[in-house]
Amino acid sequence: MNARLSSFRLAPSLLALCAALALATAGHAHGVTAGDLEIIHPNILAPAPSAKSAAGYMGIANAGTTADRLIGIEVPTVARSELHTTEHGTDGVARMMHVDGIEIPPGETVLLERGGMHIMLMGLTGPLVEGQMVPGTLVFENAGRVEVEFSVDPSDGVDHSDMGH
Ligand SMILES: [Cu+2]
Repeated sequence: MNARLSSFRLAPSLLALCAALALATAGHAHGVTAGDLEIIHPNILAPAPSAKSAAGYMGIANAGTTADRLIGIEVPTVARSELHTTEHGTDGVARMMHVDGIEIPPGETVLLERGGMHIMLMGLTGPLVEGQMVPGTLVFENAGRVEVEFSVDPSDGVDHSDMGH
């Protein structure tokens, strides 16, 4: 768990993204550009067969001069999708919290990644199988609705629904 917490620091984050991009290049490189925003490798970790929820991640780069804000996520194949952040309590327990939006500052790349901000798919109605592409929509305050496809990436072996909310 401590190894995962360290992903909050910048350098490991960038390394993780680079690793993700390298993986993406080897497999299915994908991303979407919408105005000044670039959505980099949107992905969902393949959940355990019994899991009722799954976490998703991506990088969001803002090449513009004004901030934008991710305010919604829609995935038609699940009951409910939310934006979450992860807070690490003084007791060492990580808890996820629903957030209304995620700020994307100008000139920056915001990473939604393990142990940090993520999208949460709740009420899975069918299996999510590694290699599958899952269509969804990101809703931004300025850029509006951006259609993406989440690739289902290899599981990390954690049942995300076991984490406290
Ligand atoms: Cu969550």
